[in-house]
Amino acid sequence: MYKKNYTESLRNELIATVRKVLSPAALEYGYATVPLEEQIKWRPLVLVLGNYSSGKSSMINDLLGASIQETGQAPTDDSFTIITGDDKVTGQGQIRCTSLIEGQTVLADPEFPFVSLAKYGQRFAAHFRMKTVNSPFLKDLAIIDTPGMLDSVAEKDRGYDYQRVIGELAQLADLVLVMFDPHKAGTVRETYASLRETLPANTVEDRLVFVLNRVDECTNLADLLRVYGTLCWNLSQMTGRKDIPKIYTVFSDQHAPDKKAGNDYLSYLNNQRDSLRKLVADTPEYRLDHLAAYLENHGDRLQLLMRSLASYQEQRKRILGRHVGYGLGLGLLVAVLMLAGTAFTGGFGATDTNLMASIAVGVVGFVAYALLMIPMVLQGFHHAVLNKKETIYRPETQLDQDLWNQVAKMAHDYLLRTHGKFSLRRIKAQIKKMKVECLAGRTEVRKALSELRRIDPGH
Ligand SMILES: Nc1nc2c(ncn2[C@@H]2O[C@H](COP(=O)(O)OP(=O)(O)O)[C@@H](O)[C@H]2O)c(=O)[nH]1
Ligand SMILES: [Mg+2]
Repeated sequence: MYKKNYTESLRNELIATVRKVLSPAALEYGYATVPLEEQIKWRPLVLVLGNYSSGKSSMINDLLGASIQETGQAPTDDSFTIITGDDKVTGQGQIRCTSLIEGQTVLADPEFPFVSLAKYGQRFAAHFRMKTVNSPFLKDLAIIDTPGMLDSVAEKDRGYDYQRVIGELAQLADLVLVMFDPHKAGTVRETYASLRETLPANTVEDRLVFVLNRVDECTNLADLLRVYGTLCWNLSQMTGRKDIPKIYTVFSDQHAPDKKAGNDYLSYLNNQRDSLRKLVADTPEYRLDHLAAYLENHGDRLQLLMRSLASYQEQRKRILGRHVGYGLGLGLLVAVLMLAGTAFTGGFGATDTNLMASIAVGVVGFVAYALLMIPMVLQGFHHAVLNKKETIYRPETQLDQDLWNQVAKMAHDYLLRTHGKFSLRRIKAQIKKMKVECLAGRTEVRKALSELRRIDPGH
């Protein structure tokens, strides 16, 4: 209980830090359109992906201990369903669905973190819904059941961008289960690619978990090993990694091993089913790691965005300074030439007047340069930046380059919107403050997380 309360208060603290430290700048500089904490303030989320009929819905039903989701061999359910606990009636009576909320309503309600998905349109909204269930398993958790992946021809007929929706949901999720079954061991290459693109690089590996389901359907142990081997090979092709990620090898409770004569190896796999269940139940704990990573990743990206804007302003200032110098030089040159000219043509008598006149011409020369030339040069620089002929940020490492790829367009849009007119001093002060606060937040969270791991799980 103590651990649970500690987890919850730490979560609230992290959300408050994001709200205070990141959101104001994120909104100001076009990094986000809604406050960043909107996406993380709801409960922990588990996203279940996989081929159709890989047993996603059956597994969710098993976890909840009731038949909440429809299941079947054909692609039965082509909707995204958020399944979450109904706090008012948790554990009361038989486990059942206590309400069904339409997609339109869920997508419009800022209490939930799905508002940004409304942009995928009506067709998507019609395939999106929420179910509340009185299961204690979902007290501080939500599971997202997804329509199965089909082959790429059929993907186009969905009427919304399935891969992008998956990418966005994965960003919200604390755990992403990718399910396979023995018949289709490894055809999610496209989805994996889109997950890699959308998830911050350092979170892909810890957040994605592979599950080989329905293993009771293998005819014998040799068959299971063959299927397992095929999946490993496919996964390493997909991930481009030499090491094999952990794969949970499981089957559904409802398809008891005793029905499958000869599959006695199944009893050895019970423990994997239990650890998968524990993994899902422990999601609120990874939520903290996720939030800490969220603070770090967005903090880094946002600071880079702001640094690049500051660098734009510094370059602009340098160009301005240089051209003021040129203007002064020009004015001086004109004045000296004029003075020398008048002296040469014999106007030695009225030296003061000549001097005054030369200075006046010099000033006019400078003012003309400043008014005509400098705005043109600055405009030229602005356009060169917008057309990517000049860069405002040079990444030094690959990590830097990856971060920059994510924010370059935002910097571009901000410059386009403001015409480059914003205060350098202000943005520098904001960066400095954010750096200090992010670092303090990070250190505190890491300390709290290691503290949390020391607390006896029984408490
Ligand atoms: N033999 C066996 N069948 C399963 C298992 N899990 C699910 N199924 C069956 O596979 C079919 C597809 O399951 P479903 O949960 O609807 O898959 P989804 O499309 O991924 O949601 C259903 O007929 C289930 O009864 C399992 O572990 N073993
Ligand atoms: Mg299903």
